[in-house]
Amino acid sequence: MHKPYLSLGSNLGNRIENIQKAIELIDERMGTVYRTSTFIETEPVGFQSDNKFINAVCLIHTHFSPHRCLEEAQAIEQLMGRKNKTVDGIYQDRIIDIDLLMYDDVEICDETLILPHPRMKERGFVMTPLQEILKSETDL
Ligand code: PH2
Ligand code: MG
Ligand code: MG
Repeated sequence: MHKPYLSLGSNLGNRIENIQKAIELIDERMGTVYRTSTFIETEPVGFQSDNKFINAVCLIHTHFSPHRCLEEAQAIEQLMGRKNKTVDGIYQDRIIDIDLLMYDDVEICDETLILPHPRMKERGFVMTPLQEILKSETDL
């Protein structure tokens, strides 16, 4: 059993429902969602938009490999109607974004996947909900 952490973000449509739907689909298609953080509202980081985000992090239990988790996360994004990822290297508003943050103690760096996620430590919208789950895991 492996224990990846996933980051979820939405800044279009019913953002809370989008995150909840993504969590349901993750639970159906990837493994068991074992912990879900509080949902937080955050300002867009790294691009200009009037649309604030809802962000959350979840911890799942899965038998999937890191690359299989990535493929499944991308399949869920497509299923939920996610359009373009970046345009000319600029982030875009999105219905849903699902990013793989960490996967056990695995370190990977290839064309499709870098683990742990290279930008997570500088992102409050990732670290705040992530630390909430990490804390709940060590408080036991
Ligand atoms: N995701 C990004 C870029 N900027 N800003 C916030 N607040 N939340 C995000 O999820 C987010 C972002 C790239 O995926
Ligand atoms: Mg992202
Ligand atoms: Mg992404």
